[in-house]
Amino acid sequence: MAASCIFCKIIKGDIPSMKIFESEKVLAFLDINPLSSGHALVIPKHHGAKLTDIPDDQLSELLPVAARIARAAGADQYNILQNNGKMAHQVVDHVHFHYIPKPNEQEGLGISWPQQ
Ligand code: IU
Repeated sequence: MAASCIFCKIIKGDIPSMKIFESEKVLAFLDINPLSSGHALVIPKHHGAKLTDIPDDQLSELLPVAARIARAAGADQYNILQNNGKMAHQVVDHVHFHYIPKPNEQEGLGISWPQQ
């Protein structure tokens, strides 16, 4: 945990979030400023700014969660993105994978995440 890190505060529950998945090592929640309906973030509970700062045992749990979210959302097309450093457009210095569904123009996504 890093005292000044906003995502660590979300993990601790000091800042509220729309959680969609939580395990011992991973948290996923809806992005506060979504690029599309259902835009979610998957983060390790271990604090680290960049991918290279995260222990393997935490890293290996992140992509399976992103895939579970993608399956549950049911969007046929989506981005999984992960930025490292300011030049790579990283704003929050706690590792996070973005899940960004691409809505079907005809049908929309109709995503409804379970509340916790
Ligand atoms: P980036 O990869 O560091 O650029 O993305 C940071 C994301 O974190 C961005 O999409 C924000 O909307 C999102 N976010 C959030 O969901 N909750 C917050 O309290 C803050 C940022 I600060």
